[in-house]
Amino acid sequence: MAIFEGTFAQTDGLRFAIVVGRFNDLVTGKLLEGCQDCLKRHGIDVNPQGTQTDYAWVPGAFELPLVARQLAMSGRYDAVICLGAVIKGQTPHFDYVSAEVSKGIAAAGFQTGVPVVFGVLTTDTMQQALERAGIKSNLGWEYGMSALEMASLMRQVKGAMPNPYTNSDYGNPDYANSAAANSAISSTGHHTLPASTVITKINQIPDPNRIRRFD
Ligand code: INI
Repeated sequence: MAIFEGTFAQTDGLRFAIVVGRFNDLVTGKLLEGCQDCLKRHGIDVNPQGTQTDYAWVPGAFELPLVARQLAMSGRYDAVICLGAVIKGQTPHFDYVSAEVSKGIAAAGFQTGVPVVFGVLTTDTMQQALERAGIKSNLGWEYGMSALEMASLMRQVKGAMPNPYTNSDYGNPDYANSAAANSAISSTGHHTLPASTVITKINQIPDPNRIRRFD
């Protein structure tokens, strides 16, 4: 049997999307800086013009899951990182936003099979948020670490399981029609579906080269 464990050393070719909420951007901007610092010091090119990191800005934390899910579905990223700050006010608004964003981010990961990091601070005060975004520590760094670890772990898990629904060739039409895909289908439990059905589904995945960049 095997032990699967993410590493932080082999980061060549990993690709990330970072989705950031503009609401409370004093805080989210600092989380972004911490996250970029982490990724950069682990060898990731965080330049938006480069090949390893794309960025998307959303109005607030509530919108993070939708965009994260869309990016994850592209098949282009090893992990998507969501950064937000939900801070309690005088009304129950906080509770609605924080409940939806946490559930939505979890769902985005489950639905796509791509790690989606929950980098959202939920605090009682702005002071508490700032303390976690650079004044004392910067949790943006931890969110970067989670993304690196999960990206590496998922590559290992997928690599060990020749399943056309989960391996890194997912969405590649050449792979979809290959003998390897056919044998993977018949060796992973998908043989209950006719192979042609599965191949058709794979071919419906959007071509990653046609995904719009968020530069
Ligand atoms: N968005 C946040 O990111 N943080 C908050 O603290 C917050 N509060 O408290 O209102 C917040 N609200 C906006 C929300 O995320 C949506 O952008 C908005 O409701 C439009 O859908």
